[in-house]
Amino acid sequence: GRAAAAAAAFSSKVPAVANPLAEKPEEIASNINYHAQFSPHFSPFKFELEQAYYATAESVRDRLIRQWNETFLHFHKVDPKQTYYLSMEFLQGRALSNAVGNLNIQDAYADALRQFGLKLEEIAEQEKDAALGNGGLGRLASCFLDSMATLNLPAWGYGLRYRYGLFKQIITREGQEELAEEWLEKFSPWEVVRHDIKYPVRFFGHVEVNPNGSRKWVGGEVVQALAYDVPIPGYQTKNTISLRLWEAKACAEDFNLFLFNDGQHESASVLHSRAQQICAVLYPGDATEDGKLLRLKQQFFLCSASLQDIIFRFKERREGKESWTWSEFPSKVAVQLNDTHPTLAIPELMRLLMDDEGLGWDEAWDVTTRTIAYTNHTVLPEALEKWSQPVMWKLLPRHMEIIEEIDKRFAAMISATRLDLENKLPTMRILDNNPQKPVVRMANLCVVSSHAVNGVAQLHSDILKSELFADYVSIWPKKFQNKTNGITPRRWLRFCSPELSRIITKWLKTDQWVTNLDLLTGLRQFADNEDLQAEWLSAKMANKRRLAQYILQVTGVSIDPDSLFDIQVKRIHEYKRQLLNILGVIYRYKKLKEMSPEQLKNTTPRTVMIGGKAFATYTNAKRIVKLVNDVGAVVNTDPEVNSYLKVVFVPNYNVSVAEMLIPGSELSQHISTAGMEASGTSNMKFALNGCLIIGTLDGANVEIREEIGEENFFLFGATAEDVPRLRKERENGMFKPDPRFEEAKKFIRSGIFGSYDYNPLLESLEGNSGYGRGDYFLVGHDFPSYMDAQERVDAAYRDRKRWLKMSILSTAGSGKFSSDRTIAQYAKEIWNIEECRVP
Ligand code: T68
Repeated sequence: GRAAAAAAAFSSKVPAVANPLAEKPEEIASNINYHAQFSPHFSPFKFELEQAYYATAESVRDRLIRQWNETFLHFHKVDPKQTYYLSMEFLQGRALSNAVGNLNIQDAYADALRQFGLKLEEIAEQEKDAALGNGGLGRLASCFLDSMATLNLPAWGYGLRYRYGLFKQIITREGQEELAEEWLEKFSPWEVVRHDIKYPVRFFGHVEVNPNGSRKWVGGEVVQALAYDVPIPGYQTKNTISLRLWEAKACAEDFNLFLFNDGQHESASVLHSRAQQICAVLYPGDATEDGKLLRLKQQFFLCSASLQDIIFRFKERREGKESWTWSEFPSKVAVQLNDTHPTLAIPELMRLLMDDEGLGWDEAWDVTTRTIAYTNHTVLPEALEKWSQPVMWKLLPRHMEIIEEIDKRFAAMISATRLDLENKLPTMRILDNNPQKPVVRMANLCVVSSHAVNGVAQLHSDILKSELFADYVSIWPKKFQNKTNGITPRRWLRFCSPELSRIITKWLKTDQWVTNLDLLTGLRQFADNEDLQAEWLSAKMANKRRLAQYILQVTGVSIDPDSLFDIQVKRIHEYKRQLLNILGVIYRYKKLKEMSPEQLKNTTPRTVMIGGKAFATYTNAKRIVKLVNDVGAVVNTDPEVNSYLKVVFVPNYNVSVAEMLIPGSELSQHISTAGMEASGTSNMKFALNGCLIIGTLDGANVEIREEIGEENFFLFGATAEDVPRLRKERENGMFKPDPRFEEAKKFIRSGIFGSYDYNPLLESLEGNSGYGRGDYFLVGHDFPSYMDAQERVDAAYRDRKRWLKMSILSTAGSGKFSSDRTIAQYAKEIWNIEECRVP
């Protein structure tokens, strides 16, 4: 009608848009040029790197939007069972290089940009990382989205659109400092705001009881959840799924014009600023207890908005159908909780079903439990969420009623059917009614209310069954599963190391390994082949040189690409034992100082790189960062030894930095106290890139070692089974420290690394018990076997052929750790969903 005519008239006045799906570089160039002019974000007539990035990203986005809409329509038409992955974190990293890679248009775009005298890699580097996550848990969610799209699964991610992502780390004389990371400062070309998708989310208020006995949550404050969608393209498929991120907005009528006109500007907009706080910052996770109420609000906001959206879609797809029932819901919807952070999805689904849709308790409970599944990512007691009951009653009164009822019914069920478990009941219950500190145990709520509970590596899942959730296992033996984590081979090999990828494709005579990673085993037969080894080495060297350039640029330290590149990058945490690493380095430094020039020549030169962010109030973690930097400052400027040892703290570790470090690594350290790292995922990325691992029998290390062969893994340290006994022995004063360990500590105390007070850190390793003492993480116990393993590393590296063979075998044995395998298992064993490919 008229609108269409107006649109046609308008479009005749603007220059013809180049075909957005153009394949030819000239057409793509004109497309980019179009965006530079007509999607302006800057003053006209500028086309520098930044402008070029935005125009290129928008041109790529045009293509994504086409596939994305098709995917959405297709899912709508087929109406398959769909999975919703609820996560407080998504660590997406950069999108441009990933998108052109997945769409297989990188060469065309590189050619197009060359016409402007620009390099695609340089343009891609302009992009800021989307760092809406802290570490492994958030990155896992992002790898999962990539696999869900690539496997053509009907799946969707839900998260929050934090204005400030994870902080930016800078290193000063004081150690780590945190700066706000405003990744949205300019704007993100990778999100589309959906002004039509909005849901009210309530906080506080009270419960009203109707005459018929039904209950309704009313009053309090209401904010709007507004949807921002991020397209997630699959690899070489049309399927492009969504990551839906919610933003909190006040309702328009919440702005008090009367107060404002009266000059009371602040009070006029108090609801607006309160709404804005909800999505202002990412909770700086990793097991701390901060900003309680706001964190709880964030969690509920995610759960409520997502479930309203899921229910809306379910009903929309049922529209016009003769008859349907709510019992069909679990055959159309699977909800996966990424850790306990979105646990409130359980009572929220119950509330929506009972109070809004009129279901009875039993029916609502049946639907809820068949819909929801829960993944656990930690056994650390301090990271198990427990919310204060009074706080919850205030913020979410109706949900607390529901949680109380779930708890009551669970207890009744145990009393009625399992007398043998009565004495376990107090710790199994959801509510801990300790009058001093009554709390809700979120993990217990998840276990009781989910149809599946999984750990993230075999060892971790075994520990869940034998310890954390042991009491529940006999009630629901089949509920507990393992889903060993995985990583996407696209970002973590194909795109971050094109050199190595090319060689792999050449030797396997196929590039199918990118979506069928098990094919890498085909490299095993060539592990001794001198030609492959030579090519392998040259790819590694190229990656090492690129990394050395980067290190020089960000730290000013020049490192030798011929030295062994030894890397440990992950959040700084005592259980991850960066302290063990640096103590080892300190011991190595001391020994080098004592060597004759002749002896020095026989050592293996090493460059040790350590990176990671410490939570802002985690003092010991920050002390570790400081120590690494101080050791580096001394060692790197010591002319006697600095051609044999360099120590670099890599600042601001994030996804993009990882993409630079991992391909250039030769040895990586995964050295947590056994039983404490649920899985680890960077261990998989390093192994996939032909990097050897020095590590403990912890998390996924166990399975990696199984896959690549024990002779290709530098193992050391106590086992998870030993740990409790070793801690006991220590408490009883039975621990005898190794002289090398004492020597390293003494060297620090000598003041050689400066005047900073390292005593609190060293004291944590000493004494037999007590808070912050008694070496809870067994650094002292594992130190000697760690040093022995390091000697084996040095010896192996001196034998180039042997090392290269081990490196090839690492890659060859990494097939299992594709997130495609992990997601296929979730799809089959938990979600019961199937492929839904866009034709
Ligand atoms: C990690 N957990 C595990 N948590 O530590 C790691 N915590 O072993 C595992 O490989 C990974 O999850 C994926 O399964 C985290 O990263 C957090 O970041 C976190 C965030 C908020 C609160 C507590």
